[in-house]
This record gives sequence, structure tokens and C-alpha cells, in this order.
Amino acid sequence: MFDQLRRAFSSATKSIGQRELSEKDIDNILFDLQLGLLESDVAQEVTDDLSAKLKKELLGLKLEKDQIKEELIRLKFQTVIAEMFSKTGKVDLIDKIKVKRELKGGPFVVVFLGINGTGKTTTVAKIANLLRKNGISVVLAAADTHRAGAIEQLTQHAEKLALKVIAQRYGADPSAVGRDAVDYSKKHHIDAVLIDTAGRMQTAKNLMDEIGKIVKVVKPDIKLFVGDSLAGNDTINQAREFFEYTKFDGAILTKTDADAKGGSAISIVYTTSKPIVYLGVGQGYDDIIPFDMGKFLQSLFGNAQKINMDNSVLRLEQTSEPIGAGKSKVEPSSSGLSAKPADELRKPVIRTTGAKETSDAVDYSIPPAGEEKSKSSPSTLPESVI
Ligand SMILES: Nc1nc2c(ncn2[C@@H]2O[C@H](COP(=O)(O)OP(=O)(O)OP(=O)(O)O)[C@@H](O)[C@H]2O)c(=O)[nH]1
Ligand SMILES: [Mg+2]
Repeated sequence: MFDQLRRAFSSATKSIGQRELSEKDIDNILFDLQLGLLESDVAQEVTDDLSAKLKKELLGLKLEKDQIKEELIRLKFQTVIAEMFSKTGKVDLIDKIKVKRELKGGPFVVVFLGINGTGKTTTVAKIANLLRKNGISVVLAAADTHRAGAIEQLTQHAEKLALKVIAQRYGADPSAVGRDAVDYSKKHHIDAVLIDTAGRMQTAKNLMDEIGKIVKVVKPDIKLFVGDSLAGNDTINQAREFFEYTKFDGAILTKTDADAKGGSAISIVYTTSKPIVYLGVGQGYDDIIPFDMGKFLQSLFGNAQKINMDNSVLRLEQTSEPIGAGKSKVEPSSSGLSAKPADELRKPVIRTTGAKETSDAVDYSIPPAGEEKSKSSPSTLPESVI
């Protein structure tokens, strides 16, 4: 995971390390870095901003004789990225739920948002499993009342996890489903309500209006955007649009087990200034891990480093493996989603996988009847995980 991004950084640091730093040198080197970042699916505007910040840092650098070492430049890169991530703060979902439980303030309500196929329903199941393991009682709300099979899909997860799911018929008002789930949880003293939502409607505006209504009616404690790490450059458009409408509180980046690039994490944080809360690392119920900035940076930059940030020093723990290592294949899991037959697992709809395909037009519309939903599934997702 994130190997390509690490390569982008390390090749740029090498070329810096071998030269005296004039402004021209820096521009050339930053050009290489920009290319590397773009290839790693970091969005163009993010790449431009990052390299402008780096240029500022590098121009001010006083170079001693032995000082131009790869590590020194690498630290500058790290600092810029680390500052961006550390400014977002941290969301500890389990802790937040426990705090509300102690205050006896009713169930903690989480709404999951994102376009179709990013992994919302799967993530709802994973989080439910995680919360239960932490002694938190959970109810699921099937608020995707649009897509055929969506209610059954969530119900299957609920059955496997022995959880209650609150559902109505297809076409029902999703906010009413959410409200039912909250009412049920109040009555039965359930700690958390996880609301699965639709990812596609007639138009993007309909989708946003619907989500707006759910948010208004159920007043969630937290709204989590679910982004597909394989969607590449398109992730930034999705994140921006959802953030504009919902002001979500954090993001979950899915399919990082199949993601060799890692730019999506940077793009989401850059666009929204909201933290990445969890990473999806496979199709099993246990395949979700808290996002760890230190490990993410280590995964990008390699060895343990000290990073100066806001006058404090962050020491990255050295671990033997970067995050996601060894997770590139989905292992069969007795309790997991991957135990499902392949044809039961719907292929994700990846709207864009490369810079060339990027489009400003956002179309979350339902395809004409008969057209297969997952036509644009990526070739980048290994067969083994589909
Ligand atoms: N490899 C891998 N696959 C994942 C991950 N998360 C979700 N998936 C797969 O992505 C596909 C789509 O997941 P869903 O949970 O149905 O996506 P969704 O966002 O609910 O889709 P809609 O209901 O259509 O909006 C499924 O095949 C999942 O198993 C992950 O972290 N890693
Ligand atoms: Mg779904």
C-alpha cells in the first residue's frame, strides 16, 4: 500500500541530495516531485499547493557542507505533509460513543456517506463488528431504500453479525428509517446507530438533498464520508461535493489493501481538512484499522524520523512493517465478508481510475434499466478481492 507515493518522494529527495540548491534546481526537482505525486493519484491542485509549500521551505534552507543529505530533504517533505494531517485533529469513534453512553444522552448516531460502490455498506458492517468487540451495542439502519438489493445486503451482514437491522420497504423515506432506528435504540438502550445510505440517485442533487434530509431529521453525532482509495483523482471531487453539502466530520478510506498509490488520503485531507478515521484493508469484517498518521508517514517515507511540527517534535515509531503490508490479498475469513461466494460480492463502481478519465461533471445517477451497475469496475482491483 502507498508504495508508489513513497517512490515519488524518495526519487525527488535523491536528486535534491546530489545538487547545490539554486531556485532553478528546486524548480526542476519539484517538477519531478509533482509528476510523482500526480502519478500517485494526488489531485493536481493539491500537488501544486504542496510543491509551493516545499519550495518555500527549501528556498530558506541554509546548506552546510555535509548537510544536503537525503534525510534532511525528506524531513522537509514529511513536515509539510505531517502538518497538513496533524491540523485535522483526531476522531476516536469508540471513545466518543463511550463518552455519550456515560452521559446517558441516547444512542450515538453515525451516518455513512459516499457515492455508490465505495464500500459504505461493507464499512457499516465492519464498524458494527468493531464496536461490538469494544462492548458497544449497535443497531443498523437500512436507509438505502433505492438500490435493489441494498436492504437485503445489509440484512445479511446483520444476520451474520447477529445484529438488529431497522428497515422499511424500498422507496420509503430514508430519514424515516433513520428516525425509526434512533427511536428503537432509545427504547432499548442501544449505544450506537449506524445508518447506511444510498450512493446513487437520479441526480447528484437528489442524493445530496436526501442526505441533507437524513442529517436534519436524525441529527447524527458524526457523519463519515466513505471514499474509495482506488477512485484516484475522482476522490477529491467526491469528497469536495459531499463536504460542501454535509460538512462531514471525518473520512474512511476503503480498499487500501488494493491501493498501490495512496494519493487519495492526501487529497481528502487537503480538500476537507477533516481526518481520515479508518482504513478499509480487505473484505473481512475485521479488515478495518484506525488511521495512524505516524504509520502513514512511515509508509510514505520509510524509516523512523523526527518531524518538527508547531514547535513540537513528533517521533515516529519504527515498526517492522508499513501499514497494509501483507494485506494485498484477501484471505478467507470464517467470520468475514470474503467468505461470501464471489458472485455475491458486487463489484464496486469506480468512477475514475486515472488522470485522463477525470471529469468535473459529477453524475451519481441511476443507469438506464438493464445497464449493469458495475460496468466501470476497475481493472486495478485484483480479481481476488472482487
Ligand atoms: N478489497 C476491499 N474491498 C472492499 C473494501 N471495502 C469494500 N469493499 C468491496 O467493495 C464492494 C462495494 O462495497 P459496498 O459496501 O457494497 O459499497 P456501497 O458504497 O455500499 O455501494 P452502494 O450501496 O451501491 O452505494 C464490495 O464488493 C465490497 O466487498 C476494502 O476495504 N477492501
Ligand atoms: Mg451500500
